[in-house]
Amino acid sequence: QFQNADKAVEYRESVMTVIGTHFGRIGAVVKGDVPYNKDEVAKNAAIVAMMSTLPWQAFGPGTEGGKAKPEVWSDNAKFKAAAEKMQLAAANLNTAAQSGDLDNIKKAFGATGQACKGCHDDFKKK
Ligand code: ASC
Repeated sequence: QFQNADKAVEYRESVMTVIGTHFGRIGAVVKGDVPYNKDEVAKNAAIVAMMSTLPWQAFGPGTEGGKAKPEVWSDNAKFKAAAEKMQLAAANLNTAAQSGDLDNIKKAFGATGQACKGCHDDFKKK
């Protein structure tokens, strides 16, 4: 699917960069640095939810490298569970964002950030 391990690393890092960019834009609203605009948050959350499905295909066998810890491959069931949790959290954030309830958005944003952080703590090198 990827020509080589470097291409897989490049792909997953690119996807994570886009996720982080759009998640961060929601974060600015949640923190109160940017005024809440329903359409903007809804657009950003839809991008995060869609992109959340993509990185995992680029952690296949033989694609060790980048900032991924060896545990991605040696404890793959746990990694997959963390990936599922993140996708579910992103889908919930998108649901809240489309409905336009800022309190729910804040809660779902927090849960999604915890899912990002939990997986990074266990599976991403500093
Ligand atoms: C971000 C980002 C992450 C997560 C994480 C949440 O915006 O780039 O990796 O949020 O820091 O705790």
